[in-house]
Amino acid sequence: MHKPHADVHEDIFLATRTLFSPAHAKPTVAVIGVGYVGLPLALLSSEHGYKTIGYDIDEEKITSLRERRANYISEEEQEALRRDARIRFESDESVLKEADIFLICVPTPVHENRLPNLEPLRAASEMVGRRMRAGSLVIVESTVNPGACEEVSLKALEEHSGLKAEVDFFFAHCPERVNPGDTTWNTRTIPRVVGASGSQSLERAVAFYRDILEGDVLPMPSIKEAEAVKMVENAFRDVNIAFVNELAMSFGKMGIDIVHVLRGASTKPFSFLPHFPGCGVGGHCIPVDPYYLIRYAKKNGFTHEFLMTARKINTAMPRYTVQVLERALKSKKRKLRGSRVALLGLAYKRDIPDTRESPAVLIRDLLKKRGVKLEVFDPHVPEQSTSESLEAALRQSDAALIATDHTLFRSLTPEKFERHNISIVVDGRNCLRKRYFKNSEVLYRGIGR
Ligand code: SAJ
Repeated sequence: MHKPHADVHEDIFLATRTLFSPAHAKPTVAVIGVGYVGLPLALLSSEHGYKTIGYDIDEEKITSLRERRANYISEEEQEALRRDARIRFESDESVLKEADIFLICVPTPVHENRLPNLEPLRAASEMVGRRMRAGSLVIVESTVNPGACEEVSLKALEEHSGLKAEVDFFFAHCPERVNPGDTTWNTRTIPRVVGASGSQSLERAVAFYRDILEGDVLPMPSIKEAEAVKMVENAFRDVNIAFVNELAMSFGKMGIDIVHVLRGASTKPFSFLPHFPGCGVGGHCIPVDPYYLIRYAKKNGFTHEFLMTARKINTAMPRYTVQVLERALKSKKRKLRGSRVALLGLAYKRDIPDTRESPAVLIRDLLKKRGVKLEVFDPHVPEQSTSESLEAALRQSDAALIATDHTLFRSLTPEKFERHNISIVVDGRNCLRKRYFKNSEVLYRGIGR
């Protein structure tokens, strides 16, 4: 029978003092998958006195980490990596037999058909199962749909170890909440939730996180509910973005500027959380996680009409943005086909190099299909840019489409565009000041403005 919440809390505070008190030699921690989620965790674990192994199947990544190089974590975390001489980086799974605590931080991407791909999680769990000893604590951080931890990871751990959860080893789930590029919230400070296969596992997992993190750690009554927390957080964001995207398309027909309206609505000090319309929703979280929930609910007999509608609206935004450009060209008696367009931005989010599920990439492919002569420039994605500078991209073009609101693009002015004979600007992230274009030769179009 589950203890009431408060008592579970109490037990855990006691456990924190006993399990990892200075008197006990701290356990050895193995982080499986040292990407932007696992590496900061491994650094914190090592910083708090745990012998720490960072494991990854990517040998190149391990080589760079042994040289203390990683460009996908914050400056502060890169400094911690350079300072930490203790942490070990390995790609040989045999070293995992030394570990007492395993943090599984592998990717959970989606297949082309948008169904969750849990193979990396299964493979990592099978490997940990082969290597772990009795008494180990295994925690899954990867983002998964409710049920996946028990149906995929726990099943693989027990099958490949011959051990039983809550009897021979301990199992928990603590969904990752890393927010790339966020300078306020990081792995050390972000509050977390933890669900486990039983009270002993919960006690150990919460005690570990409370030992290495500064943020609050909330014990959850079950693993499924901890999995559901992450799904809800990201589906919440997706539906709110879809809401303002639909408003933008509606207001675009009414001559109402959505940015002004959202600024006005944001003066309400309660019960309003602004989101912003744009050319689409990218990244490996927001456009992906709702499909996990939709699929799992369907397997259990429920259809998420609302979540599916939000996904439909957001995935239509790249096409809508191309239509905004086409209408702007038409107003100047020009066609998409044969036009020379500077596509500014490929990353899914400001000032980061990540192009996963990026709407900008979809816009690029749509424009290419429509016969547009493209100059592509993203200062953070040089390898996929066709122009080596912003000037070069603008010089070769008649129109510009901003698909990512990188800081470099946010300072663009009508004069800059005029100097390069750019007569149309489509601002896919509403990141420029529309009023500056009022008395200029440049036709400005935003999303919903
Ligand atoms: N976007 C909009 N309008 C908005 C907000 C975002 O169109 O109002 C677009 C962005 O341009 C981007 C996509 O949505 O293409 C995702 O943006 P994001 O800010 O949600 O960034 P992510 O994908 O890095 O989301 C992460 C998530 N963190 C985790 O999953 C641990 C998410 O839960 C956070 O809410 C989000 O950061 C955040 O708040 O910044």
